[in-house]
Amino acid sequence: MPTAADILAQRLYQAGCRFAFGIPGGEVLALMDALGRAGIAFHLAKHENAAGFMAEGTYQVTGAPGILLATIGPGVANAVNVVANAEQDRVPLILLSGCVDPDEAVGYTHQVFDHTALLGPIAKASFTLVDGAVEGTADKALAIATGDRPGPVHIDVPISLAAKQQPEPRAYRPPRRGAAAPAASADLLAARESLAKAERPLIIAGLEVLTQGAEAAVGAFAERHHVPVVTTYKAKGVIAEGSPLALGGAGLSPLADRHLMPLVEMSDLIILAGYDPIEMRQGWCQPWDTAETEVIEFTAAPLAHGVHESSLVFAGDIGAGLKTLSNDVKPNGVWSNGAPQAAKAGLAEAFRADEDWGPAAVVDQVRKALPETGIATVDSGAHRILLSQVWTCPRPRTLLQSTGLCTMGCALPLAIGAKLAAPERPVVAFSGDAGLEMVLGELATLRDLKLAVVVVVFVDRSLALIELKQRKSGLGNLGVDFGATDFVAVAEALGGRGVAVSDRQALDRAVKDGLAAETFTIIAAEIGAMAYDGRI
Ligand SMILES: Cc1ncc(C[n+]2csc(CCOP(=O)(O)OP(=O)(O)O)c2C)c(N)n1
Repeated sequence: MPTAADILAQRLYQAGCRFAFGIPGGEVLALMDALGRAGIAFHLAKHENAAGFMAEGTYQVTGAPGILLATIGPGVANAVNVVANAEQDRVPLILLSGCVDPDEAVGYTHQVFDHTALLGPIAKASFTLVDGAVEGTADKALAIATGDRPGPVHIDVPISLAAKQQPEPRAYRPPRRGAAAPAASADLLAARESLAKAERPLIIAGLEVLTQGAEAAVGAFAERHHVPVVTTYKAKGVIAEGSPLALGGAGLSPLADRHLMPLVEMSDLIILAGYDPIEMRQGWCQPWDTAETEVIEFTAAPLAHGVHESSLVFAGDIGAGLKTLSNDVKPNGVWSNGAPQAAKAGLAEAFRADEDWGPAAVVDQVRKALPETGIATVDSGAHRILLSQVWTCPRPRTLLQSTGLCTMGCALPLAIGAKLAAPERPVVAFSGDAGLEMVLGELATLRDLKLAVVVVVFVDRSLALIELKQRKSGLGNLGVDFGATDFVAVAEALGGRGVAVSDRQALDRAVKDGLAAETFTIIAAEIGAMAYDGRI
């Protein structure tokens, strides 16, 4: 007969999970063992937070939920940041942890605190596994984690229950979701009329397009009706960024907003496609007035965020919704003033990448060296804002980053998970020097997993994004600068390759060598101080 841990692990396997990451403690040994028996490979990380991002990396590549295994107490406490990230970045993350048995908890205190209370505000749900109801809990956890707005779900597994035999479970049969297009209605007819009449329509596409797999529908709609598309950073590549209709990613750059906001203001019809404003900063709060602009929203489920208003909301299948809206509507001649093309040209000029050397040259040169099948990840900081404007995505899910929580220390572990799940694809992680120093230990994880990930670090010995804000606010320089790290020596000490570069040719060679190497490579790109001034 299977144990409770076996049933849980088998359920996760049946849901497509093949990877788990974490750090075991005595309280999760039976669970870790069961994961292996079920066909889910466990990988040891150096910190639970990074392990959670490795799990996300596998999700972004495979579509199956990520699994993080953490032990009681400190293990769960270390996972808090990545659970918050999974909530804000809409990542289906299953956090499995060990806990003492309820009867033991009455008279035992070592490492014991209420995991559920800690995770309550950030997890979508938190369960304690119950004897006799294991598969029911697993099925619920999976349904919640992968539901309309994916997110983290926590399952606490009491130590003795993990190893306790259970009756054979029911078969795992999650329901298939039928495509729910908007029904024929007066609202739909009104929306079609708005589209037919629109002279300056604009699509803003967000991450729900990815979670629903509606990229092709967005592209087809935009092409048919000649509608320009702005995406969030997460949705970059929903339409190939080489297309004349693609206006790139938005959300964190006031400089980019200077070119995009006039278009938003000029639009007479804004179509929101899976647009979740959790990725956007203040510039995108109340950016339109629905008394003046028609805003038609297609969303998985209605959002109550208060960040902007919509005139009409269709909740359900975003792709089917766009197709239904398009039906019988003849494409118009739109944007006769050429404003979208002017905005695209303005953005290209604002984020020029033809400098001899500097942060934009680094991004440009690596983009040229990385094949289109490649995956890039990027950390949080000034480098990420510049990169997200300069980097072009030929397809979605090829630039992974934390855009809801915007946490530092995500790029390296995201790259580890992505490379593990897709070893045939080249993977490059970009990070600021402070962000990389937060997760240096995971280079040892890269070494142990023998993954040829290339890590490009922008070396300026500064928390550049914060230093810039501090200086602009007229505050004195404090707590933002730090000493020089020899990243080449660090790479070599941890079993990888290290190269320091300060020109395009050396960078090009280092990326190509790194992608062909047997182990990881750190490329330390010296960009000098204050390299982002006036550029993000
Ligand atoms: C975990 C975490 N701590 C602090 C911050 C605030 N923060 C945002 S960007 C940044 C600076 C990052 O510096 P670095 O990694 O060197 O990148 P740069 O800004 O220099 O490109 C900081 C401290 C954060 N986003 N996440």
